[in-house]
Amino acid sequence: MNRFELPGARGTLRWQGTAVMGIVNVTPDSFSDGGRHADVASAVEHALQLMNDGALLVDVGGESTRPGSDSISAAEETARTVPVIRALAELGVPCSIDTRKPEVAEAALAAGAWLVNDIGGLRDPRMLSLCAEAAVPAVIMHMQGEPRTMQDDPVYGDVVAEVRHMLHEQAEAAAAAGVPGVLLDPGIGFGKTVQHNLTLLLRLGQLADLELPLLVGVSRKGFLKSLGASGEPASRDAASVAVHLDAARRGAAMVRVHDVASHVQALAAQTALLEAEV
Ligand code: HH2
Repeated sequence: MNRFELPGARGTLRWQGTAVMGIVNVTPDSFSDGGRHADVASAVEHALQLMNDGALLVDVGGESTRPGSDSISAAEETARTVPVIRALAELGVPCSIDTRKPEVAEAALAAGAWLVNDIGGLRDPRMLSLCAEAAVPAVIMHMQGEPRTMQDDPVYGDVVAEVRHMLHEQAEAAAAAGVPGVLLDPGIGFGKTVQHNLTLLLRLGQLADLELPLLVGVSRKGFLKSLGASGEPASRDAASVAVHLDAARRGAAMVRVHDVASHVQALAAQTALLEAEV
């Protein structure tokens, strides 16, 4: 089983196989669990539950990035996320800040975030220097366009080659700037058609060969409807598990999920099964 290490100023994240990142949305409007953890106490309680369920860390986000969503101000996003991050840091819970705004990332790092999850892929040079100066690792995610319009008409020549190229370039920029570690994420659903998402998932091995840990997140996304998971987002956990198990077999080092307990159990069962085979 592959071993991974993400060093950072707050501590080093270490795991083997496929780790689970638990999603904590502090938003009134997230597509998947909008409004359920919008106050600090319930967000912290939810995060502790996810850690108890076996998450390696939790990802705290204050802005919904579902297709068509409008951006909110940095001040509002900071006000939503920073108190939660501060409380988690005081409790020793490793957490990432899910943001593409440098102002929010800066405040979250000052409050004790371990990792920056940048759906903007560190393309903003201020994000690069913030992570380097704070000596924290980052998630580099691929996105074509902006959340408000990204699903209007995404076009690629070769989606795997283009995503691979962007992730590779940004990983090199991060290393050159002194960011201590990165996770690479193809950004399922971010400026991609169903076919683009499927192609990326089925050819994940071509991203895994960049030899940096890969993060995959399909949890409860609309894309799962094309795989038969119709119904409300919260009813798509079984399909999320199925796709994430496949991603794990193809080399994903981490999956970003809402239902941590089911994923931890399914990943452990898959590992035991694969080990029993040899
Ligand atoms: N997806 C969402 C948000 N952040 N970060 C990474 N690295 N990868 C992802 O695939 C990813 C992400 C989706 O955002 P949102 O619509 O706010 O919903 P939720 O946070 O419940 O997944």
